[in-house]
Amino acid sequence: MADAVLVLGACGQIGTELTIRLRSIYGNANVIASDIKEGSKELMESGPFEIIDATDAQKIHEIVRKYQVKKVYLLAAMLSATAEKYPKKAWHLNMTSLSIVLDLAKEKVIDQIYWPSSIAVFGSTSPKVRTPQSTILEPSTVYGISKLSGEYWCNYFHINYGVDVRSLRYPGIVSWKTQPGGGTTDYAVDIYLQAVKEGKYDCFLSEDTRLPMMYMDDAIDATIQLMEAAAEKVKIRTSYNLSGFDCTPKEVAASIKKHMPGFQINYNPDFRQQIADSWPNSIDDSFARTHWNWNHSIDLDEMTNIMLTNIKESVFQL
Ligand code: AKB
Repeated sequence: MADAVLVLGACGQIGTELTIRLRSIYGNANVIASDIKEGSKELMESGPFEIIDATDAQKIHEIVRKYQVKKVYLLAAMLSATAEKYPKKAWHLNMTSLSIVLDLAKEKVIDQIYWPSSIAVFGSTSPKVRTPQSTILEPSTVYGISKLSGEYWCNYFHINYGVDVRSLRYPGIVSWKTQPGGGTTDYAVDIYLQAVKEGKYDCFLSEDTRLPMMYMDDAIDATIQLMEAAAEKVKIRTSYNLSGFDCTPKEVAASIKKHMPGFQINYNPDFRQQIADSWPNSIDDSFARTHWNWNHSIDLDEMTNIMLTNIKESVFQL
């Protein structure tokens, strides 16, 4: 039997698809999904599920013992836009959950941790174009501060206690199966849903706001590739820069118009504009590419094709 894997935050946008993929690799019974609420039918029916609040150390310990968990993927987090509304709550969730799993690995109860960081670790003083791995890191959001602090906790536990913790700085992730919640890059998902449902979209970022993005399948591939890489190849133990492509809302709209010429878009920037303006336009992820052979495979137009096809199918099934 393979070592059991626990996914904390399995019902969110990334957690849902990551759990399904992990189950296809390690066997359904070996991947325990968990969240504070139940998730999609596919997730709930394909393997074990436990209700866990990711800040509850006792419950996490109990489930880790129950299933003899050896790897934890910690996806539970409050994202940038919601975190600005509830800074203390965001700090509590994002940092306490990480501290619990780092301690489990320090005590050798578990062997490996995956924890996502984000492009939010960068701030307006970082270089905007092809932002390098190592540069000025002065985040202005509480989410960014929590991710930057978390990166250095991971590095500290790796250096001082030999903890095998691995991390990626995700760009905006686009997918159609599960909605993202509370992020600044979420427009890049909403735009496709609204295009299919309404034929128009009211965008909360300005038309020329360029941000790094990635289609979900690439994000899942990168995550699993990093976790499966030989330890000596994983030379960065804060978090790796990771990139697919970069685009503006206007470019996403133009890509949609190739399929739906009548699609209309309006721009009404809100408080999320300021967050987006503090983030990179594009990311230099050459360390991920050279250290463990990362290569993205899906670009904007291909993603548009996948998104529109799948959303249309699911809308027609309703
Ligand atoms: C967000 O917008 O908050 C996230 C992220 C870039 O980490 N999608």
